[in-house]
Amino acid sequence: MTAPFTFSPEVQAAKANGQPIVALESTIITHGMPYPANRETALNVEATVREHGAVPATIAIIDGELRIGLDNDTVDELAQQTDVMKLSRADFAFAVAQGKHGSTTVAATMIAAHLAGIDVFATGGIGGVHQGAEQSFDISADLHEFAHTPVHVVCAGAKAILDIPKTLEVLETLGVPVVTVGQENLPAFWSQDSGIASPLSVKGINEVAKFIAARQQLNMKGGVLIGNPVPADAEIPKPHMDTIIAQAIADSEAEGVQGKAVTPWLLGRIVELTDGASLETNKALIYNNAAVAAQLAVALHS
Ligand code: PSU
Ligand code: MN
Repeated sequence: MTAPFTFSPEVQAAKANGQPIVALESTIITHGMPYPANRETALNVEATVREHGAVPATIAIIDGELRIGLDNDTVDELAQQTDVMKLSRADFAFAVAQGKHGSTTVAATMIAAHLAGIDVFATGGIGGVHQGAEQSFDISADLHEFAHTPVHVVCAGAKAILDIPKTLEVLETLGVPVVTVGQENLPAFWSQDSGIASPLSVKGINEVAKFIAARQQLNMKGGVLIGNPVPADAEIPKPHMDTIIAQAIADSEAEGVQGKAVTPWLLGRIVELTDGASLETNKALIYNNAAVAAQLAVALHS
């Protein structure tokens, strides 16, 4: 049986040599940032992973083919195309069956990484429970994926457009560990401090590696969510961000934005409302997550 995916030459070589690998998602490229910041960020994230001793594997579906590792031309193509499907668990296989281009969200990237034998993944912020979910029922499939799929994800917290306490409640119900590195409180994506205690916290990445090893010994399923605060010099303090987010959510409601479109629409609106400042913070936090994920991959695999 042939594998249901294709490695890039770089990832193939890393596999053959037993090097640590970090998976990267592609929804940030297609639905998370405008062009050309998306292209620049995707390539810089890969470079950051390499600088920290691991090999990057950006994941996407190209003409129905699941690719583990992308060449720069393909990154550029995804960055400019406007009709790429945003894939989660529900529609991942549909894009394969129909021969489409699809970008992978956190949930879909975890599925693909696990298929390919990669267990560390860096992103910006995971999806979660949206504000007003008691009406809309909008809860990201990312949360359920952690319960099933043993891929460990470094992020800067749940995106602050979400309802963070409700997101933590769902993760707890699903048995998903949330561990923050270097502080007691959960980060809030653009801001270092959400003001909400992280369920677990550790001083450094070696403790995360030990925690993952203990989970494996105890035969526990699923992934660990690792919170890594945005660097201080790049953050937008929470009081300011809260005002911006409230405005963006009000605007999205006025526009009637729903479903899969909500997260990309809010991210885009927040870039406008902050005159581009949120985009700079978004880039900085992703690079920071890529560096920590590479360190984790090294700690787990050497
Ligand atoms: N992190 C970012 N930008 C993004 C996303 C994460 O910095 O665009 C994407 C991820 O792919 C995440 C998705 O899985 O947003 C969540 O979408 P939804 O809320 O529709 O599940
Ligand atoms: Mn949703």
